Amino acid sequence: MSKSPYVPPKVWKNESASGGQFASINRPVAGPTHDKDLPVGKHPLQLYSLATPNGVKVTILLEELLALGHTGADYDAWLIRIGEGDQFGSGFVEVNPNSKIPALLDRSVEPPLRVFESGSILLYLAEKFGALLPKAPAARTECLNWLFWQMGSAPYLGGGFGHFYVYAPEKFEYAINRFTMEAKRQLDVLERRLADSAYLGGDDYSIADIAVWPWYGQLVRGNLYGAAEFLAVHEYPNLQRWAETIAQRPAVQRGTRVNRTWGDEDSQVPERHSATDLG
Ligand SMILES: N[C@@H](CCC(=O)N[C@@H](CS)C(=O)NCC(=O)O)C(=O)O
Repeated sequence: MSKSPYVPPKVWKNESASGGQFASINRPVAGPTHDKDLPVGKHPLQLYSLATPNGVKVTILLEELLALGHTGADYDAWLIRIGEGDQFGSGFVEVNPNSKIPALLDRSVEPPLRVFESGSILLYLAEKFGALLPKAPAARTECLNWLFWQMGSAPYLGGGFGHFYVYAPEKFEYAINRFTMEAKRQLDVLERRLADSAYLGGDDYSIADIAVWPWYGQLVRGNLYGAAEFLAVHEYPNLQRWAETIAQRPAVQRGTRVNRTWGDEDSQVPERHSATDLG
């Protein structure tokens, strides 16, 4: 293994940051960079997002809620182009001081309520509509176990494995090995759970599946980081079975298209303001 000549300085300086795909939006401070109000549409729920794995969790849930007949879940989905710094506009920062998508504003309550962090948004909506979250204490707890597992685990998959395998300006063997080890361990955690259980929370599809699928389900289906072969995803047959079952759901197929600005033209619905936008 090669030894890096880099020795950290006494105090880190911003100028020493080394680039990489997201260098233009990375900064060491929080807060807005410019004044910009957010647009507001006619529906009770205003979503400000992008169809990344974190973003589609919310559009999938909203589409599932609408499919269940919860008309109060109708929503406007506005595009936040994170590559262009929209998340640092003053209006967005008011809804999410962490400057990350997804962010939700519920205007059906007075005063309007901001909800940020995808896990908080999923839990808020599931509780608001009484859907996709078991009510019995044991089943509810198991569902929340997996929901919070995703929040703690995916940063190692995205910020760790995905960053160094795909986005970093160089291929660093140490970093790729470290995060591949962890990514495969996480895949095995899911494989073992799904060998015993149809869904993560138990017998029923829930917000736990909606949180985990866009990351780990899409990874084993070959739709994330182009890493299916590298990670030998055939070693996780129960995870693959679960991932395919969820991929067949019409609400999942709709939700993954909302706020998407890349891929096949048919898969792109940059903004959603009505069911007809999804065809
Ligand atoms: N823990 C957050 C993560 C959100 C997140 O990392 N969002 C990314 C896109 S997937 C983002 O907005 N990045 C923009 C930035 O970092 O400036 C959640 O689950 O909502």
